[in-house]
Amino acid sequence: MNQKLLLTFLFAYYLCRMDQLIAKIENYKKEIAASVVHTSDDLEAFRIKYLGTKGLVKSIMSEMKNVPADQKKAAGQLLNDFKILVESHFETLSAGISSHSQKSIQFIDYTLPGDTIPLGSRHPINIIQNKIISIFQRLGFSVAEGPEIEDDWHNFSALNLPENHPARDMQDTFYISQNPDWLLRTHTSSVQIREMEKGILPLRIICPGRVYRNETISARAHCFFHQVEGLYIAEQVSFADLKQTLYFFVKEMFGEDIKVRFRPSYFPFTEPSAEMDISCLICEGKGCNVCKKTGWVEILGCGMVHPKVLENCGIDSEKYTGFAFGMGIERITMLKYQVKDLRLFSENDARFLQQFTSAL
Ligand code: 2NL
Repeated sequence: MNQKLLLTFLFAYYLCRMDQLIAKIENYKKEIAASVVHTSDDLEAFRIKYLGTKGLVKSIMSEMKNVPADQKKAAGQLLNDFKILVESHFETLSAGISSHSQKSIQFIDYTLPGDTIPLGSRHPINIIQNKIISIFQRLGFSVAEGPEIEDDWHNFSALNLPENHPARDMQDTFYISQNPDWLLRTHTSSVQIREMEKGILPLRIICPGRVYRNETISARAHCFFHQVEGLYIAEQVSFADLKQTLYFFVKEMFGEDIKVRFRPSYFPFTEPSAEMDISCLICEGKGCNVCKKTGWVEILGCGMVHPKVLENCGIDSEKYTGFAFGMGIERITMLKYQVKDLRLFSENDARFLQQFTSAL
């Protein structure tokens, strides 16, 4: 073998050693990048394996002696970079352990304040609805619920709104396309009809819930909103009972100083009918935009249940009388919290929703 050939072989051999070293380091890098530590014990195992006195970094460093003199500089650089990489990875893992692992007791600073857990808040409509419910519960009313998809009878006909009755035009209704008899309830009166049909008297209920109307959405109108309706049926229930019940409600809801007035009105399901106004909370009766400069705001409709409605539900209208009332929860919530746009209640903007507390 001539000298030239020998040199070529030797060179190839040295190159091969360098390649092996590079490949080895690349493999270790992958292994290190993939290593996960959960506890301080895991971290210590990592340190011993890679950085300990008999660790991998030390052992790979010892391979320097096999590298030919002319390659030593490059190999030295390579090994040194690798060592720095392992050390820095160790630092990263150790930082992760000290802030997250419950088991790495020696890394926890017990004087640090705890993580705050973000809490949700009640929806303002829900807060006011609960308050209305609890006031009437103190007067002996219990809560009744019913379906949001109703039939024509429970939503209209039983309430003295027979087909083609002009009063039906008062409410724009969403009908279910598969069946013209089905609709989305336009008020929770339908729940009260269902309760009266059960025939258990006397009856003293409030019916909170979502209702639907085919309205163009604006600051003052929405296609769905919430209502509480109330119904009291017994022997000798009078309009005076209705007034006293509602007086109690508004004083509990808005405070002792609130002023109240009743105005005659018309609903097909009550006779006589009235609407109740309260003195404007915003301007205290002086006159503002909310009360349209009148000093009064309407909050509910009410009346004595029409005898036809009682009879429709199988109740003897000679023996029993009753009162009923209905109010929009959004309206009361807007007055209580001074919310100017109805759309805010259904947009679910956390910046709006987080402002409300149940302590009102
Ligand atoms: C309003 C008016 C009202 C009723 C609802 C009612 C229910 C039955 C029988 C008779 Cl089952 N009446 N409910 C009565 C008068 C008025 O609501 O303006 N609501 C927002």
